[in-house]
Amino acid sequence: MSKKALITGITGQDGSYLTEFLLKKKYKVHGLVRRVALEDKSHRLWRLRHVLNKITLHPGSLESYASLVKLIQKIKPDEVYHLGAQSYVDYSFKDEFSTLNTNMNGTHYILSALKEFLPSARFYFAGSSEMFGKVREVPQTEKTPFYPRSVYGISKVAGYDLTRNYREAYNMYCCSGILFNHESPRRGFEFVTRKITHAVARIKFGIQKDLKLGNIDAKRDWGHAKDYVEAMWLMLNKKKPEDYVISTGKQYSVRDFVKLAFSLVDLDYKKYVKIDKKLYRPSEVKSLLGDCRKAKRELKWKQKYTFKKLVEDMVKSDLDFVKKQGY
Ligand code: NAP
Ligand code: F7E
Repeated sequence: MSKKALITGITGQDGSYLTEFLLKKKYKVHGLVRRVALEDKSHRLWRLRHVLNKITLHPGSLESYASLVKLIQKIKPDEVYHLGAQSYVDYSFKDEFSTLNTNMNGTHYILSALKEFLPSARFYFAGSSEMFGKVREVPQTEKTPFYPRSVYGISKVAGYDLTRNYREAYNMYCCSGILFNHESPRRGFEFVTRKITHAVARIKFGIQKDLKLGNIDAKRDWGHAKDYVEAMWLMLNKKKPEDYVISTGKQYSVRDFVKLAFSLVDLDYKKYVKIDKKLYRPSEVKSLLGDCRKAKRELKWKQKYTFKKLVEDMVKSDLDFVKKQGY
């Protein structure tokens, strides 16, 4: 019999790639979505458009324990991928309360509902390199202490600790992936990589003049979301639950990303990029670099995309997007 997966955050970048991945593995895929998503499918479900007839979406809320209990009792999933979150770090400085509420309480509610009604389900928590924040060592491993620099990072440390505690206290199969930044043509427009590749396409087609950015000296370890969702599945399909860093082990600055993206359409970024101090964060995460040797060794996980292939994929896709949509 095919396995059942429940994905929270199924409408997001990772949720959509994970859905495709699990469908290929013959899973029955269920997703928790906000009610409004079902009312405005063409906008809110754009990443899932091509698979909508193969999955089941359920309206529900991460803010309501009762709605999560109902859903878990109804679906009885074998695996739960908890990806739903307020995931934009910058916004977490503007709305600390809803970020904490969704990210921390949402995680707690699901874990608690599983403990009461379906303790046999396997649970994946979407941890983040933002938990390392002001890094205590380079590169960062599963053992590196956390020092989050935003409420987003703090909410993810809380989710990570809750997940670990449910594993240790109740012997449940719960684990966290500590995923470093991963991007794709399906990345939200507010994140820096997509902001850049979308702007590159618009500038190339003459509908945008310049690109305002904040701290372009920030450094990240950037991978492709398609590669990273496979790691989530590998983590839930082991003998014993454990936490894993997922990264590329290579670091580039935002400036490197910008330079390469503009060069792919034969433009010099220096002519178009303007630094706007308003886009700086109150407390920045300056530099992240992951050490994913444990995942390579124990999960046999490996990424297919290099940094160059990732940027090429995103620029090409945004050139097509702007050409078709006109914006
Ligand atoms: P994303 O594209 O921003 O997707 C976030 C998802 O969460 C969307 O489906 C969104 O639904 C849902 N969501 C947000 N608030 C919600 C709420 N109050 N109730 C129910 N659903 C809610 O994020 P992503 O890049 O796919 O990331 C997936 C997960 O991995 C997130 O937890 C993120 O924090 C974490 N993460 C991401 C990265 C990365 O580099 N991408 C790295 C490490 C960890 P709507 O469509 O309705 O808004
Ligand atoms: O910023 C700098 C900014 O918003 C990257 C999320 O998926 O990955 C993501 O968080 C860097 C930062 O991603 C702009 O200051 C400069 O240093 O694309 P971002 P993020 O904050 O790294 C982690 C792992 C997650 O878990 C999160 O969910 O780029 N930057 N100028 C800018 N960033 C943005 N967004 N916009 C700018 O104009």
